[in-house]
Amino acid sequence: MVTNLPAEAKHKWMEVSQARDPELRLKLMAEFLSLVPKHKGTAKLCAHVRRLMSQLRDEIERRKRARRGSGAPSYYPEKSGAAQVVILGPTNVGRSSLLRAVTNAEPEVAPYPFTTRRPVPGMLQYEDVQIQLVEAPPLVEGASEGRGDGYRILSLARNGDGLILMIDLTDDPIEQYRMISTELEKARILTVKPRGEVIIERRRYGSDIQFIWEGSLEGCTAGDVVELLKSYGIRSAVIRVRGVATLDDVEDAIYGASVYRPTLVIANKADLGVDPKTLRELRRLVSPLELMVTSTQRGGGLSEKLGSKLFRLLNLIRIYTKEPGGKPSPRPFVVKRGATIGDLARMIHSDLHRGFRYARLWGPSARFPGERVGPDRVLEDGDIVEIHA
Ligand SMILES: Nc1nc2c(ncn2[C@@H]2O[C@H](COP(=O)(O)OP(=O)(O)OP(=O)(O)O)[C@@H](O)[C@H]2O)c(=O)[nH]1
Ligand SMILES: [Mg+2]
Repeated sequence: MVTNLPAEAKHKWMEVSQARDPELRLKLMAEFLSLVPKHKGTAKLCAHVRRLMSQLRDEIERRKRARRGSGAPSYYPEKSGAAQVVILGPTNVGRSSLLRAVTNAEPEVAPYPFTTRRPVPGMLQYEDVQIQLVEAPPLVEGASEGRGDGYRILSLARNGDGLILMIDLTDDPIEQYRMISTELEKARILTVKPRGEVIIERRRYGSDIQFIWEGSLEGCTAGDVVELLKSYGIRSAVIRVRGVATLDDVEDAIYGASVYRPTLVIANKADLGVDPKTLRELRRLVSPLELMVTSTQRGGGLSEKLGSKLFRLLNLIRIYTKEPGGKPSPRPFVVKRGATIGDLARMIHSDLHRGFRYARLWGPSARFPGERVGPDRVLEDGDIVEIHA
């Protein structure tokens, strides 16, 4: 359902989206909130804006500290490795124990709740790929409304490339899972790929709305979309429509509200016994997400197993580059499935992309070893590429 905001509120949002300075944005967002009528239809939007405001306050605080020169680290760990995966869950489920078991990090593990207070990063080595895991502080009911530092924790989840939702098999796992998924839903973090997606690229000049159709609209026409955008003061933009999208998806895109994050569910403490009925119910509830049953107390190749699941979930592939006459580099470039030779060249260096002539290709996607290919060739996991520029 589209929120149907008063015109002043919509115009205020346009001011927000044009402001660059964080303090000004914060002020405008507060004004926007005061213009939004409070009812069920606008609750999620208000929560989203409050979360954005909390993130801005963090950012302002961080800038102040940087200016003063006190080097207190940011709340959000800097991304490194091929992807950042955030471990989210209620307290005491074993997030720190998992991080200790599969990465180099050594967060405190304790039998009492609320041990972890700030995000803790660690690096998981899977074959020749590094995946960064970040333990989030515990998630509580009401996090999406700011309880228990919830705004920051959910921002952390939003900023990651993927999620692990962790629950404790010995402590009402069904209820725990329901709580996490409710909070994520309220925070508009999707764990299942949405049916449709709308991407709005605003332009400074011109006065038309241009569509790029990679899918179709449902329940509305292109004219309705143009009307809605106009009511927000958006007159010049490129609108990319993917899958089957609704007018709701368009309004979501205006606020940058919904994000999709690939997600794995981990049910921990299996060593204490698993009730088959609960497990069956849990699998049904979690579906179509994958459920991994673990114990951090029993070693048994946990990092290998988790690494391979995450690698697949995140849709990553490894590409090895080589110089003419040389050996392939031992460390791969890790890219998203679907990437082309041209994307790889751009990742390595913009000059390499500009001066690209051709590439030679070995490995799974080569028709024969050393095949000569152009920039549009789509790569596969394990390919070896030699770029000639
Ligand atoms: N039996 C068993 N106990 C576990 C397992 N994983 C963790 N624990 C125990 O559960 C308790 C909590 O573990 P932590 O790793 O600190 O849990 P956490 O989710 O990080 O907890 P907070 O940071 O406090 O929210 C500790 O006493 C751990 O020893 C497991 O797989 N099996
Ligand atoms: Mg912990």
